[in-house]
Amino acid sequence: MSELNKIALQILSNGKGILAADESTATMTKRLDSVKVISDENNRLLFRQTLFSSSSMSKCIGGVILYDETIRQKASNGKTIPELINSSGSLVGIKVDTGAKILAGSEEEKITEGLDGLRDRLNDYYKLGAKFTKWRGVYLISDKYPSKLSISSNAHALARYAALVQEAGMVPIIEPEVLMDGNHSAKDCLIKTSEVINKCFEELELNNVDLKGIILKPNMILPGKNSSEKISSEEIAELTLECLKNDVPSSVPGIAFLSGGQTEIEATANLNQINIKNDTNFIMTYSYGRALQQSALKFWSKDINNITGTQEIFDHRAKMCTLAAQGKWSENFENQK
Ligand code: 5MM
Repeated sequence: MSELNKIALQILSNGKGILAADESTATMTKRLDSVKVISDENNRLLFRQTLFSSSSMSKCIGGVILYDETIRQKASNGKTIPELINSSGSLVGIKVDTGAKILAGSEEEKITEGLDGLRDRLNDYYKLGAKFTKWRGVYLISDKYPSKLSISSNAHALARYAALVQEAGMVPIIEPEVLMDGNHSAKDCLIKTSEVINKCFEELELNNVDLKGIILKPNMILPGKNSSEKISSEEIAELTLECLKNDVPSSVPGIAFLSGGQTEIEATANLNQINIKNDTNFIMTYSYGRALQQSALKFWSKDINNITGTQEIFDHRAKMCTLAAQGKWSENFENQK
């Protein structure tokens, strides 16, 4: 087994998942503004170190994706943040893209940037303790989107990123996110997501990326946020599995879904159904940002010194997601805190 494959399996096995805590300062500021907490370096650190020292870290969280600011910070017990994360047996990941910017040649779509100077930045992150990385491509969805230009430019960038990351000895998370915004049907989401994922693997193979040493972080197949279509978790699971079975090469060890704006319960219930119906060899788990942190953030904002209370809320969510990653979750568990 290759070293990269071992790292990927260590992060994803036994129902463990990933905590996506890699909000850029702009996004974290939006999150903190929404609960009326000042977004300064100390408060961002305080919230994050509260989560990283929770008891669920060792049982549920195989890896944490950090933002550049956080990987360089020290927790109040004197440990560096990578040391704190490693002390629970969890691995450190780092977001290495520099954000999605307007794609020249398209009216509204975006291209993710960050390839210039990436080789040197990766070597720095490796020295800081990172074992895996993340790059997110974002795709609008409508009758005309994503355009062929957006599909091929983002796939090209994701593949060049992945090749550089493996060269630096880390596992790349490939995150092509077809957004939930819009009134499209789940069927449209399936068609467009398939096109996006297919192109990503075409480019990954062209760039000689070892598929056993990557993690795919896709969206689930859902109707758009403004669509009137209502479908069950069972149907979401079937469509999502259909997409991944057709479009992801079987050498990929695992898939860690993003939550994309689903509520905590939706993201948990849908992942649970995916695992109940999973007839593939892929590990299917979570790499959630909002669906792991929302309730904890809301609670913490009422009293930012209530560490234990905040950790209880986070531990519960992480435990529910880990049950879902094994197809063992039930709504009844939500009230047994
Ligand atoms: C945690 O949010 C991540 C970073 O967002 P920005 O670069 O815009 O600040 C984001 O990439 C996240 O990792 C994924 O979208 C998954 O998060 P959700 O909330 O969709 O599970």
